[in-house]
Amino acid sequence: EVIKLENQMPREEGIDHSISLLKEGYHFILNRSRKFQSNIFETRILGKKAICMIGEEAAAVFYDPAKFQRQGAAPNRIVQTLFGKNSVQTLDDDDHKQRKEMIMSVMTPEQLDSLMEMTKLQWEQSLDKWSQMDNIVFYEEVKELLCKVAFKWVGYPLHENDVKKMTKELASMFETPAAIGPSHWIGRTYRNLAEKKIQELIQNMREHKVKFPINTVLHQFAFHKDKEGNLLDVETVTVEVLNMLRPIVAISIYINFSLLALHQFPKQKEKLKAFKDYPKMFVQEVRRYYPFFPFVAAKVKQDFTWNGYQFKEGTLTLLDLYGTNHDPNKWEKPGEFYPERFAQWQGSPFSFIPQGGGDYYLGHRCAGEQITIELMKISLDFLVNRMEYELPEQNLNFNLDDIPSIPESKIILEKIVRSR
Ligand code: HEM
Ligand code: MYR
Repeated sequence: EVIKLENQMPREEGIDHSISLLKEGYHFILNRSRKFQSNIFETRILGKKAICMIGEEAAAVFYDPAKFQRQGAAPNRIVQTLFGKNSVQTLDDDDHKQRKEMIMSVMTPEQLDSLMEMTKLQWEQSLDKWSQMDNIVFYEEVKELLCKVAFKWVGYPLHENDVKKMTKELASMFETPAAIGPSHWIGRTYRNLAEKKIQELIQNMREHKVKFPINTVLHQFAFHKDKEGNLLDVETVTVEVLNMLRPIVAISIYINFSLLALHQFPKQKEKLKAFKDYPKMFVQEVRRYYPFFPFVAAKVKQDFTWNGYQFKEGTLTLLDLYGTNHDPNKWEKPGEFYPERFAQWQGSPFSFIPQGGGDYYLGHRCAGEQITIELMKISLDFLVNRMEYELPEQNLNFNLDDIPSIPESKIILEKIVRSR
């Protein structure tokens, strides 16, 4: 009988590697995993021991709520920009379940349909505008397009004069969490500005100062009652409303990458036009292939052993989403853009995790994954079937050191016309 002794995880020496994490971005975990030839290793982040993991099996463990918790896990710079205080991302157990139910309750087929209709309409209007212009910066334009859609969907259509400012504030929340220096601090300021505006709005709704439409996200969240029959505090409602507005604008990153994929891989366009099921597979491959959300963070809830490795209560643990989507143990030729691979994909909740893994209700998997896929498909249809455009000479490189990574030129388009 062999008694399995506990293994020592490969360990990176040094006092702290937080700055390397910010600097190496999507490469940080992958580089070390290759060096140690291990899908799990130990390093030091924020002055403490931290575990980094990659892959389907690691994800299944990471998403076990008996083993990991979110409370106290997210670094302050993330809470101050991306998440907001007391957001659903930071909750566990029953608190999380309650909050997530409120959030998922707005994802009805009717509300999703209405969001899709709003998106198509806004694409039509933006396309009209772009056809009058010499050139556009596609990333900037799509952020504004989605910002208008997002506000309309949550139940507060933006005045034209406020679109640019709100777009800036929402985008900075996902553009600056991992930035070093002043741009990160601008991100914090923009979250505060946006929170102030939404708080005022919620307050007015609750005091019935202005009439607001019911059956909208704003109304549903503002008047949501917990088990004891109490309303959420205004700050919390605001943070969750921003959890709908901000990520809808963030889909711009993927729409930008969709256009880049059409440009980098010119044969894709014919396949998209020819095969009915291809757009869905293409959108999945864009979410797998290109980098966006780098990794998720949790803390070990209580001591446990996995694969002979010891996990000590309280240890910060990062699950590499980008790395898992590129894991050569799971994905054949992960570095190739090949949408057809999704015809074979079995739908495991832990192998393909650009927006987190596991279950929507029981865990932290992204509440807006379906929205993301649908708005990407609508946008792809415009790019492939409804418009023509040219890309002038420009630098389209994107750097895996940057979180988020965006093509250098943000994609300049010219000669935009409607297809006929
Ligand atoms: C959570 C990615 C779009 C709402 C997450 C998580 C990731 C993610 C990685 C965390 C999973 C975890 O903690 O384990 C993305 C990406 C998007 C996107 C890459 C593309 C733009 C959206 C959209 C919405 C949304 C459109 C809503 C309209 C949320 C919410 C959570 C979340 C509310 C927190 C869920 C929870 O903690 O239970 N997302 N997301 N996301 N996402 Fe998204
Ligand atoms: C969203 O707005 O929620 C959707 C996408 C956001 C991507 C943000 C990229 C920066 C994340 C920094 C690392 C997070 C570690 C917990």
